[in-house]
Amino acid sequence: HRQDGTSTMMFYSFYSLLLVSLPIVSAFPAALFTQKTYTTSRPLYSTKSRPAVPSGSSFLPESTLSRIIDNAPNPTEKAKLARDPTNAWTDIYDFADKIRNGELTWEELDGADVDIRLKWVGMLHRRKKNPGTFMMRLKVPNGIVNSSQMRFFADCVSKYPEDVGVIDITTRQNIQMRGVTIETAPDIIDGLHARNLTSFQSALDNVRNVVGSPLAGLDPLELVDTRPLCNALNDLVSMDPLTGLRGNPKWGNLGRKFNIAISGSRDDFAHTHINDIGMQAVKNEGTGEAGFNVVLGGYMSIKRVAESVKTDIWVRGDIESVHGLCDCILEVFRDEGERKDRQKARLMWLVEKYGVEEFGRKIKDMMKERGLETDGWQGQPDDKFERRGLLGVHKQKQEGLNRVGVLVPVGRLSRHEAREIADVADKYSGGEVRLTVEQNVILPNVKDQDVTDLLAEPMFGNDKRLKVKSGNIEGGVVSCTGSQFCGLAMIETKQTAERYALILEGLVACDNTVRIHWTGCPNSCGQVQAADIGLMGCPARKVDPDTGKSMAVPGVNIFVGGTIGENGALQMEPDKKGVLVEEETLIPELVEIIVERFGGRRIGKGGMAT
Ligand code: SRM
Ligand code: SF4
Repeated sequence: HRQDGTSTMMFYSFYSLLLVSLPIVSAFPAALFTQKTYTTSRPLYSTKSRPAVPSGSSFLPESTLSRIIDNAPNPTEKAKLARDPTNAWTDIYDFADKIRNGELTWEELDGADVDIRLKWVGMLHRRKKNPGTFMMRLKVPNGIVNSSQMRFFADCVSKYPEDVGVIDITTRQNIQMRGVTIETAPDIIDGLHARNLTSFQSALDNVRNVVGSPLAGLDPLELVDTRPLCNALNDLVSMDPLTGLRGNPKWGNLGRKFNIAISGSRDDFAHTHINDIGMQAVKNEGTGEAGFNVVLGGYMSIKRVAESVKTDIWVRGDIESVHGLCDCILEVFRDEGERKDRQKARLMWLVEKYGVEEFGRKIKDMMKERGLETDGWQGQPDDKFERRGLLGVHKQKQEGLNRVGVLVPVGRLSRHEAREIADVADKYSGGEVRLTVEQNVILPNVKDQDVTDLLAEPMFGNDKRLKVKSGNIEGGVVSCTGSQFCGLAMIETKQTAERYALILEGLVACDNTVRIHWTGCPNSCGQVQAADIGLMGCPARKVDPDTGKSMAVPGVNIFVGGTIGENGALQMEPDKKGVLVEEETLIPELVEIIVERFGGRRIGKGGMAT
C-alpha cells in the first residue's frame, strides 16, 4: 500500500505480527486499556522482552522504558506501550479495508486507535465536533507546495460535504485537510506519498512540521537558505532510513510534541523564540561563515508559556551540522525527557533540569563525538533592522522577479479557492506556492511584466476573500481552529476573526500592520502571546436580560504587546480578562487598543478623531 507497493506492507506487517506474538510480560491489567470488539487486548512491553524490530518503543533504552513502566504511566504513555503507535502506519490500511468490506465500523475500533494512535498517521479524530471524521495534518517542510499538490488537497476534501471538507493553512506553515474518514484515508496517504508529501508523524508525540523562511532563495537579505535544511530535517524525523519510506520509528516514541524552526534572515519569519529548537541565522564572527545561534525550549501551553533561552551553541548552516544538532537534542529529549507529567514533558523542562549551560555542553560534546564542529554563541548585529512584510508585491533578489503575498483570511481555503491558487501559480509562479506561519500564501518568481495581470485575476476580485492588496488589520489576522472543529475550544474563532477584521477595517485606519491573533483556549495554537493584540478564548459572564441572572458566555482574555522578529518577546499576562465576544463589546475594545497602542486613527461610522 505504501510508496513502492505491497513489499513494504509485508515488511511492516511482519514486524507487527512479531510484536504481537512476542512473549510479553504485562505489568498492568489489560482492563486499563479499553479495547472494543476489533483489536484484542495487548499487554505492555516489558523491559525484558523488547522486540528486536524497529518500532517507536524499540528505540527507547531499557532505562527509559523502565522509567515509563514503573512510574504509573499517563494514559498516552499507556496507549503507546499497549500497542506501538508506529504500527498505525500500516494498521490504517487494515482498518479501512475492514470498514469498506462492512466487517467493522469506526465506532467498533479500539478507542485508543481512533483517538491516539492514528495521530501517528496525522489523523486527528474530531470526536466531539464531527464524530467519525478526522482532520488530516500534513508535513510541508519550509511550507513549500506546488500547484499539483494544491489540486490534490482540493480533490481530497471534495469527497466530503463542503462545510466540513475544507483546507487550513496552519500556524506552522502547514496544511490540514478536514472531513477525512478512515475508509478514504489510505488513498489520500498513497496520493501524498506519490507527491513527496506525508501526513505521518505530524501530531501528538512527534516532531512537528519544520518551519523555515518563506522567502528562502528569494531574499536579498538572506543569510542561509532554509529549504534544504527543512527538507533534511523532515526526512530525519519522518522517513525510515532503512526503507526510504515515510515514517521513522526512531523518533516514533517521544515524550511529547517537538517543534523546530529555522530562520534564514534577521526577520525571524519562522518564530524561533516559540519553538523547542530555534535556529537564528547569524554569521560566525571569526570565519564570516553563515550559520545559526541556537535557542531552545520555547513553547506555549495551558500550564506554562516559555520564551526560548539562548545557548552557547552556534552551528554551521549546512545539512550535516543542522541534522546533527537536531539528532543529538532529539535523542536526549526522547530518552531523558519527562514521561509522567505531560505538562512538564516539553524540552524546556529538561533543559532546566540540566541547566542551560550543562545542556548546551552535553549537546556540543555529542556533536563533537560525531565529528561535527560547533562554536559558541555569536554576536548579533545591533543596528536597527525593520522586519519586512510578506503580503503584497515585493522585489526578489533575482532581477525582474517578484514575490506576491496573498492574504488567505484566517488560513481557511475552500476547495475552489485552493484550485484557484493552483491555477494562478501555474500561470505566474512556475506552479510554486509558499505558506507562511501567518496562514497566508506567497507566489514567488512572478515576472515584472506579469504583476499587473496577476493582480487583475478574477480570483482577487472585490467579491472574493483572497487578496493581494489587503488592509493593515485584516492582513494581520491569525486564528486557530476554534470551536467549529476543535473540542478544546471555548469560543468560535476563525469566522469571528475574519468578520471582526472587516468591521475594524471600516472603523480604524493604521499605517502599519496590526497583528491580531485569535486562539480558542490557553493552548495558544494561535500564538496570542506573540501577537500585537492576542485574543484568547475564556469563559465570561453576563446578566441575562430576561431573567436578570448571571450566565456563562464566550469571552476572551486580551494580550497586548507581544513582539516577533529579532529579539521577539512574548506577552505573558493579559491586559484584560473575560471580555465578551460580542460585537458591541469587543469591537470598541479593539478600536481603543489599536488607536491607543498602535497609532490607529478612527474613521467611518462611530469614528471620532482622526
Ligand atoms: Fe495546537 C493541540 C491545532 C499550532 C499548542 N492544536 C492542538 C489540537 C490538536 C487539539 C485537538 O485535538 O483538537 C488542535 C487541532 C484542532 C484542529 O482541528 O485543527 C490544534 N495547533 C493547531 C493548529 C491547526 C492551529 C491553526 O489553526 O493553525 C496548528 C497546527 C500546526 C501544525 O501544522 O502542526 C497548531 N499548537 C500550535 C502552536 C503554534 C506553533 O507551533 O507555533 C502551539 C504553541 C506552540 C507550542 O506547541 O509550543 C500549539 N496545540 C498546542 C497545545 C499545547 C502544547 C503543550 O505543550 O501543552 C495543544 C494541546 C496538547 O498538545 O496537549 C495543542
Ligand atoms: Fe483548539 Fe485551543 Fe488549539 Fe485553538 S488553541 S486549535 S481551541 S487547542
